[in-house]
Amino acid sequence: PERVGADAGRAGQPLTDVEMAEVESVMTWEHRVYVRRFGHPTELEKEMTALGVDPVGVGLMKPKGDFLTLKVHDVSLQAAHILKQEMLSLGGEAVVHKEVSMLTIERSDMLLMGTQRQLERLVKKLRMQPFGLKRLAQELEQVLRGLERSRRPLIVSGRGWQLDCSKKTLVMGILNVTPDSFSDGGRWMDPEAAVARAREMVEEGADIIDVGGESTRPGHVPISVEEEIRRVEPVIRCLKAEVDVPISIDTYKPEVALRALEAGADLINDIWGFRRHPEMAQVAAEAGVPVVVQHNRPMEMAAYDDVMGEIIQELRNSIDMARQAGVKDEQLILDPGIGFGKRPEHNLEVMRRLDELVALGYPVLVGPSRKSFIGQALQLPVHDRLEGTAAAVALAVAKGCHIVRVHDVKEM
Ligand code: HH2
Repeated sequence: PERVGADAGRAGQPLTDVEMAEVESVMTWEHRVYVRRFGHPTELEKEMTALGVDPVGVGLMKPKGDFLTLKVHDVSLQAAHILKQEMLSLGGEAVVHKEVSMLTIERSDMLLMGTQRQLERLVKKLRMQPFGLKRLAQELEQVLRGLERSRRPLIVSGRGWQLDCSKKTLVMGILNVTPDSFSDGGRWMDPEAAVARAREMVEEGADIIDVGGESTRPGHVPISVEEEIRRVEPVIRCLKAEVDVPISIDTYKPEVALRALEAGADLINDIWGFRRHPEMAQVAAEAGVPVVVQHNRPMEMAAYDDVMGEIIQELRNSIDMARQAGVKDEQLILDPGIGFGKRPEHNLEVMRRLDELVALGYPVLVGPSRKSFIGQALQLPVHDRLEGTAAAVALAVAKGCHIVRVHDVKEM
């Protein structure tokens, strides 16, 4: 390149675009330099190992190869200044509102940008600082720990069974024993038909069967506990004898969960993440079964400043409720709740940012199957959303999610 530049008679000056194109046309790429991006949480470690780094070296260097941006909400002016100085001194950066430097604003949201190693050093330094920074240090430490956990194999285990979430994406097959579910209402009401469908889904590759007795679509008709038990209990009993995969009960009602567990259900799927009925956490803890905690809000509250930030914050409340009741951390599965208390644009953003949920370090389940955000994006009715569902499932897999909840098991 220098020779060509010198040949052009302007040594020392930058090349023009035309000259650069000329250089590129004669240049051979000896070192094959290119931008390497690590999408999946385990990819950087794999690349280092493939390069021939020994495990100790991987441990030492990985935190320096992971460039992170952490969003921090609502920081005081004093704390924002200290964070900015500390991040700069570590070789990273901290982004604040423009009025922070003018001292004309009291609080600011922030972005902390640096390597994992720089952020670990930040945590140590903040532990000695005032203005609420000790508390922030604890939160940052939890976040970095979650990130570490998310890169290790996650295994969900129940009473006598285990699901390894690290080998492949697991498929949860939907079995709605309801007359009114939004896409398959009325098809599997008869226990015999339900069991046949479950058997078919297992043959098609389902790793879990999720049995639901009440539709939760917007505007659904609520049913009584007795009616819900009447629908799901016989089906779960038959399934225990007929299929060899864990059975999940899709309910937010403690009485239904208890009866389903007695009938043989292996895990609980609570679309309200204990927030509708806090006793659900006790039911899961006492039975010693894993539980899916899903994010949800009443539709009237479907307004967000930062949709994924708020989902994460609200799921953390569910995690706290679980811990206090005695549910083990290894038995929690998180779900952003596609379509629950979210408008189509929120659902699309959640899909795009699923890796932020994965970074919390718990298995993540996503249920986009045939939902209306797909219908709205493609202008298609409910029975024409197979390709849209497949695209959403592919995105979830690429973002590192562990379980997908779907109607079309074979296709997905
Ligand atoms: N979606 C539905 C029901 N349960 N559970 C979890 N964990 N995640 C989900 O996304 C989810 C869920 C709604 O879908 P479906 O069961 O097909 O419809 P309906 O509620 O009308 O029965």
